[in-house]
Amino acid sequence: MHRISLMLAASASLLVASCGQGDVLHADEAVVNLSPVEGNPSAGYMKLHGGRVDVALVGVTSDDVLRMEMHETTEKDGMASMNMLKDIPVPAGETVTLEPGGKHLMIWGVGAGSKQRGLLKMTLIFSNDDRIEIDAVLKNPGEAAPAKD
Ligand SMILES: [Cu+2]
Repeated sequence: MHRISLMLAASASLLVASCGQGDVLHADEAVVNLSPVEGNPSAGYMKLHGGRVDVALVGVTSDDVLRMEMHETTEKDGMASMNMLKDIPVPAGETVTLEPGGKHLMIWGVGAGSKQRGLLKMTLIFSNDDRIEIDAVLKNPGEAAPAKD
């Protein structure tokens, strides 16, 4: 009994500590796993942290890609498939994770300059017209990273 309450207290303080930017809409932990096959899309992941009001991510752009789409992987009868998303809701105060097997970005044609820098600059556009510029870390195939999209 005593041990359980100690554990709960520890995890509660972890939650508070990880919430550095309080109730400001922001994104972090952005990575792009570059496709091992030339011409195939790369997959982008990140965490979206909601602000004071409910918003939705309605678009993602970058000067240095051919095309970028928001997708969701779903599994039905053991078959995984991807749907294009028009938006990704980010409720106030909640964290939405773009991750392998779930919501993700599909990115075609990442430019050589970004690959050299190891970073892809992208702009997240939200339904309340907030624009957030982030640098996603580019990971080459085989580097330690989420394995599939
Ligand atoms: Cu996809």
